[in-house]
Amino acid sequence: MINVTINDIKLQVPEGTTILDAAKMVNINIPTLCHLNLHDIKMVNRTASCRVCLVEVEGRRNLAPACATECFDGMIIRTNTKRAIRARRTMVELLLSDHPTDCLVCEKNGNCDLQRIAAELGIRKIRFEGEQSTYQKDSSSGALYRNPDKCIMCRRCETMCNEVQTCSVYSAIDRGFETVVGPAFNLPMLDTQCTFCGQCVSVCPTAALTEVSYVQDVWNALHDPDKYVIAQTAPAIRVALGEEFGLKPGTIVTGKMVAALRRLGFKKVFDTDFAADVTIMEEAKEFIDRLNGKGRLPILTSCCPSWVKFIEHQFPELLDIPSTCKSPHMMFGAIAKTYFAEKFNIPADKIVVVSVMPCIAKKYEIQREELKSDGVQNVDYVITTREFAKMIREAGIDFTKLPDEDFDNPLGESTGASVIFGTTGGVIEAALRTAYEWATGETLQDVEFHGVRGFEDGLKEATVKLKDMELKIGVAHGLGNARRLLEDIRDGKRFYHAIEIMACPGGCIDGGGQPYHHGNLEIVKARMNALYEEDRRKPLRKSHENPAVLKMYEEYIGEIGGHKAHKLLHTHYTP
Ligand code: HC0
Ligand code: SF4
Repeated sequence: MINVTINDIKLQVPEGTTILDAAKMVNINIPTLCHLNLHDIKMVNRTASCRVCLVEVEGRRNLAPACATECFDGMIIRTNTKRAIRARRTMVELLLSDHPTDCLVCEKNGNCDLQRIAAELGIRKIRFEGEQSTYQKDSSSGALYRNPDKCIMCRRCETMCNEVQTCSVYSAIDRGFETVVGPAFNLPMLDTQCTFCGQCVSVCPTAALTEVSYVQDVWNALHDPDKYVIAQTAPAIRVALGEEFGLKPGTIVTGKMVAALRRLGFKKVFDTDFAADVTIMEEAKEFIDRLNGKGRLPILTSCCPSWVKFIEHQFPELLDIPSTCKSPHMMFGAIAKTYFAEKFNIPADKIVVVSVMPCIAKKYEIQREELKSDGVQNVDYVITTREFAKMIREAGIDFTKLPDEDFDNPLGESTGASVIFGTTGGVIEAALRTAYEWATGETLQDVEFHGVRGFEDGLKEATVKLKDMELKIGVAHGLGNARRLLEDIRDGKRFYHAIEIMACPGGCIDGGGQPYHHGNLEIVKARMNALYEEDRRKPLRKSHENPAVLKMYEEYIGEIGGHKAHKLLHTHYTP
């Protein structure tokens, strides 16, 4: 331990501690725009590029960037001298001199770190007006929106994409005043290896990276008397949406979420969880078939569209191992426009399916050719949790005062197994609950598989006893972890019977469309705990016990894994 003094407060810190971290220990917040330490997922952006965290160190002539300067024994630091504050303000003023000033209409208005810090520093005018760099905007993917005019070169997106997700989409391009962070040759994002996981969006401090918004399209559909607009909500929405309205992270708002969708004008409010139960029916069947020699092992869960795009780009030689199941929300779309339409006598071409998702990649997924039926999208629009919250505010709905309402039936009924899809380890746990009972013919007494749970380990392994067989299960979250796992499988270094991969660290609870957590991963953990809580509260906790799902098979689909099931619920992959 070494002794330091910050603003006359004496403290001891471990060697190697930065001034920024030491200051935090004594509740002194030094502002920074580029620094980000997401310790749990091993992401540290320490580029020291914004220089907003400048402080004075006694005995040194130059101001020091607190994020990149390690403490030494006897160090005396002052964070709030006239010189430090003036320098900090000048750095922000310089950033503002090359930044659009359209805050009032900016997507990130109220959520932008640059805006917040400029306000905190009391900046009231743009002191250095002059030329501004402008670039091509990009919404080629229909999922991720890039507005490089708003890039402040903090490089957080680059670190996230390159080091955590290992997709290496971004680097600094061009030179001098024109320098900006973007894909090589400034290609449209659709032509890069981007998976649209949206993790770069989650860490962008400004609106340089956001989602492509479909809010207006959804309003238009809702106001069109010829349309029958229905909503489905992903498992992870109900444990995060409350944050947008000031509720504590981890508050379960399922009933209010349903009520809000009804008040927005959706004719039916359904649950993606219903389709997650259907996914388990199909996937568990496929798993057991493969265990019996029909197909290759391991089987990989296929519900994360970002992860699907990743394996298509990065491991084309492994494309016979993902399950052929569509993702639950795509299954839902197919079911809504066939089974639901026929059962309730609604013309399929009038039905507009809106998915409320924690995910940006789902916006890309719905456009994939192999997921269309006769050229028609199964899901029409995807809006993120954030976009949904905007619609609620726009409609003047006081969210926290809403009553709790139930989903509509039949596509609103779900089990605890489907709820946990939204967290890392949840899909495989749900599949195990069903596969175990189908394979052994025995009732599973304890449905909780704790070996596949948890946030901290990016790669998890568990062994599950299935009669006389030891099933080896692998779970990866975050694409860098997925890459390590797949490389080992490809090279024959590891063997598993079944694997779950989710592109976002933590799974959908930390999807790229969730409320911004500004680097506080405790929020993500609270969402995870809430999903497990919701699972415990459910009277039914195994997908194959969902009565509405069983009825649909009986009335419409027929055999699990049969011809109709394949037509509606399965897909293929494209290298
Ligand atoms: Fe997920 Fe899903 S669990 S991907 O993480 O499988 O987005 O929440 O909706 O489709 O169900 C996201 C979340 C979903 C799907 C489900 C899966
Ligand atoms: Fe990289 Fe994901 Fe961002 Fe694409 S969306 S650039 S893969 S972090």
